Amino acid sequence: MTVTVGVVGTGSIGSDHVRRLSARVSGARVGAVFDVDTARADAVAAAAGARAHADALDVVDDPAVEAVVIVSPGDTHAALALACMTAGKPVLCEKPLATTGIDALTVLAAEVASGRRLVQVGFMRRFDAGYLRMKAALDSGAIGEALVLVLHCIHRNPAVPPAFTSDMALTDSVIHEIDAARWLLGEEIVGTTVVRTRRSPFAAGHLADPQLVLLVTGSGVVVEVEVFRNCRYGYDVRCEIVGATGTVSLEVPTTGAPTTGGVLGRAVPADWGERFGGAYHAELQQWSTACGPAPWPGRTPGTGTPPPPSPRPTSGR
Ligand code: ISE
Repeated sequence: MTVTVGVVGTGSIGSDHVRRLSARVSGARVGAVFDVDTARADAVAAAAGARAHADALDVVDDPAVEAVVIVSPGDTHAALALACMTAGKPVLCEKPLATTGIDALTVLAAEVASGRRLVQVGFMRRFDAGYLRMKAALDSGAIGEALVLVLHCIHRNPAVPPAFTSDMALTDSVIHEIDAARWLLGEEIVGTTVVRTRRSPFAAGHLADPQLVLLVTGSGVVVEVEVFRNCRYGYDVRCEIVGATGTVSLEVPTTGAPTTGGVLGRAVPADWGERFGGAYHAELQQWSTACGPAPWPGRTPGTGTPPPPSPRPTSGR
């Protein structure tokens, strides 16, 4: 059984998703795409053997499309997710789900009203081998039974387009640390402070870059995030969980960089596609399989992903 997927947005992430769904994800194919850049959409569609529609909603409403991946700009996500739910089609929406709290709540309310779990947000770090190993170590009590104190996070990108804004550093970048912290710790964020540092000379216009973001969880864990979008040297994502009797960190990605001449070789990924390619593939595979006919207890076919595990009681982490 092959799920026919529609993809809205064929930019760098979207075209990568089309290639993954067309060539690597088993049980899925791309039937339709849309992008405002019609030439790019036509090229991506031709390579995938898909149709290029003139409008995003034509992808959603295409009768051949059974599930939709939204990879358009963030401020279009909420309306498109609502359209997918109206069409009764499962949707994998790249983060953010919405760029305002009220729009996000509107989507959540529509899903609750539909009675079907149709919407998944593209938090691919939950599928990353390094993050999964960190979570396993944490859950095993290896760093101190049930007592996390601090998370130290670094989220550096080499460069951003001139239109990138200070708010996007939070809604487009730090959103990954917000979700990862909730997932790793099994509890909600209850407070946030943003501190603007001395600006990078490469920060365009009024972009505040870097920024330090402090997140506080319900049990008092502080998650400290340095988000730096113009670091120039590469794509560098780090995370260290500090427990009562130990720590666990994301491993440095294994590379073939030589250590020579007194210099320890460590190649830095160029972008998130390189660093999280495996995670994106695992996420798309699980989502498209879940969109297929195989039901799971309590779910009817084609209703998105299996229910998440019930959140742990906030026992100090
Ligand atoms: C981008 O949209 C992503 O999702 C990347 O994972 C993140 O590192 C980057 O900052 C975002 O702009």
